[in-house]
Amino acid sequence: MKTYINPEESSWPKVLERPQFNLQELNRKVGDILNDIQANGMEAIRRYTEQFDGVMVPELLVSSHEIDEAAAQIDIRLKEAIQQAADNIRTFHSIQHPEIRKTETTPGVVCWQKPVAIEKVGLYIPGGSAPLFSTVLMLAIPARIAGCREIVLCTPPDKSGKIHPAILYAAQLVGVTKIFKAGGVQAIGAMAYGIGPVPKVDKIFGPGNQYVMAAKQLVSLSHVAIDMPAGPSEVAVMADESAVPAFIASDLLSQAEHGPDSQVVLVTNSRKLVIEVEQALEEQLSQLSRAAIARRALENSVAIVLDSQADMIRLINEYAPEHLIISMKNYAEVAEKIINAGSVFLGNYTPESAGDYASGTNHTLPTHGWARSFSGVNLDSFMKKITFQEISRDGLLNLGPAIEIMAAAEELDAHKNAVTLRLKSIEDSGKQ
Ligand code: HSO
Ligand code: ZN
Repeated sequence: MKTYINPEESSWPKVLERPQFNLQELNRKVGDILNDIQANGMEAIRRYTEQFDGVMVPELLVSSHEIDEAAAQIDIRLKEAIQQAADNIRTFHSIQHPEIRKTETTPGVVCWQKPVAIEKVGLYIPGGSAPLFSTVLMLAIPARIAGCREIVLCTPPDKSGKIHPAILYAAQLVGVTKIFKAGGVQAIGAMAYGIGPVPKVDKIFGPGNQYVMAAKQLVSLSHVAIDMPAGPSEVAVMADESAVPAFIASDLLSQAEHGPDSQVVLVTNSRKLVIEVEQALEEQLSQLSRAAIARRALENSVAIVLDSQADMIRLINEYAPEHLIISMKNYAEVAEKIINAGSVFLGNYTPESAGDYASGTNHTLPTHGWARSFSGVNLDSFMKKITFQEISRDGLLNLGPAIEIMAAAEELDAHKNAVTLRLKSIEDSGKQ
């Protein structure tokens, strides 16, 4: 990790720079594949699956037999752990149900908002070296609680045409309605356009590599909503001398092992801590199966020493990390001042892994600075809200004149008439 000591505030954007992709080139490549899928349907999906996943899949839909077979392969202890995580995720997301509150904005004018589930949602689960079955829980559980009617899941098959059994097990446990063997841009295209057995969905969720992300953004221009823009995963740790260096190193490495483009940031007021964390990183790296990936991620990562706590807070708010761990004596006070972050972990005993798997909060979070304006996935992400209003005769008498004046000022006569005609009929009926 590159270390900066009290960098000038004007240099913070440079110090905190995230890895960039060549978006133009990426969008062109991915756009070509999407056009091909739209034009050639299943034939293109099969062709790209063969090209990118190295396998011919005769049937995209996973059969109930394959799901049963997967469940039989999962160790009982893993099943229990998944159950505990699923229960916590369900508990945390269930309390997010919004209350319907009617309000009388003007006497006789009643307005309210009703949350309604998005009917069909598509979940993308990446394959590759780490089968993220925990993401199945994070997306399908709130989708079920919201009441989505169709919950489609796409995930790439391995070279033998199979899906990791834990992904299948988690999917059936939490009520995914259909699982398809499709990965990458193919999967996003299939769910956006509705291709072969894959239904067209209304909103696509889930992480993925840069191609998947680009595909989600492109289809969201015209076909389907998406959860949020996203980039590689990241964590920032704020620490003082009360932090435990080995714990911090383990947190930094748990993010770094996700991928070579992951980014980790340590912000501290203690120079001594930086040295101790560096030592702990080396010790722990030698034990990790994904050390090579983590080492590459650490090359993009920084340690920043800032003597002032106020500066530490300002720098973190400028960076807007996906995950923020606060290992400081006064963590509660510091946490109050955080205004840009996806998910915050407080104190020495709250590792990011807790939120990644099992505490109950969602791990699908805004990366790449999007935490400035986006929330992580939550129950709301699976719903839209419809507003209703009901105006009585008296209500229209009270509100109508304001509408007429505003419509006239915008020179929209028909808008004005819609009120004037009604007010007139009320007046006429009063005369009889
Ligand atoms: N840290 C990842 C989520 C994850 N970690 C899944 C382990 N499995 C992005 O928030
Ligand atoms: Zn993780």
